[in-house]
Amino acid sequence: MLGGLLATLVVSTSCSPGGGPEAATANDGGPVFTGIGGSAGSSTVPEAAPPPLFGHYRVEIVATHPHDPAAFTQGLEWHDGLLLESVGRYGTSARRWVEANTGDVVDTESLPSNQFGEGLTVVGDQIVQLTWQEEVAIVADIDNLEPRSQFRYDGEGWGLCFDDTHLVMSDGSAQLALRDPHSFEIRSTITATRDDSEVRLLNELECRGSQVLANVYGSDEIVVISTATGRVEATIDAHALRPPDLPIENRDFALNGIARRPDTDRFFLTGKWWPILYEVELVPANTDGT
Ligand SMILES: [Ca+2]
Repeated sequence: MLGGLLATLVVSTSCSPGGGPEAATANDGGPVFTGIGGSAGSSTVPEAAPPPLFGHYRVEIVATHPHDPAAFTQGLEWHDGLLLESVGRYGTSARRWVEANTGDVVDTESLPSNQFGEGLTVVGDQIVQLTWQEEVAIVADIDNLEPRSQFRYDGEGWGLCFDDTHLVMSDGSAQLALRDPHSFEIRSTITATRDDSEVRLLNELECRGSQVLANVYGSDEIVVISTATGRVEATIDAHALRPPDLPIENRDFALNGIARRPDTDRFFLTGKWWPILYEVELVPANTDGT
């Protein structure tokens, strides 16, 4: 699944002038967004920016942990020693705190049965969780997971991460929207391309310094995109992680879930209905994954 590294990028710095998802707006159907309290990203001391990733990488497993095989994982993030996980599908969607080593669910909050949970991330003392086609981003309390307010947006929600400046959001296309963390308004959009071709199906995201890691839906490839220039600057071959006995051709069992531990620069990776959570290190590799 690894391709070349040459990439080009289309960058739009305008604020959604008639194209792409619109900025958050009030909506007759639900509460009006009341804003995220506190100072975004101020709850922890910002880490020094990690060096960017360039080239090809493979994953080296350093530990395996149990993962709820009933969790249709749609988003994953590490925060203060716990994993924050978004579970999808109608009727089972939730956001939850999970103890990584045991897989124990420390706390969970269900979504309404008509909402399908997608990517999520921590912003200050709150959580922002996307929904797939409901065009609502839930703003929840980081301590008890309860919903506090919401943003509205147009289009689908897939992946989300916060780079201490912008919320980075995917919608299944090759575009990433960089949104204001307080208003959810689109500040710019980038279109990732590689070898003059768009890299579509960007799904679950993980912000890492000046780059964002993205699952490519239906594959075992993770692309590493510069959020400043948009270029795909590195690729990660994660095919070695697929647990045995899962249907390879069934996209419902896709790799989906990237959470980085800033203290070790290791990653937790899992997938939809996977019984295993992998803790991995990235190792430079050849283009054939060796
Ligand atoms: Ca993530």
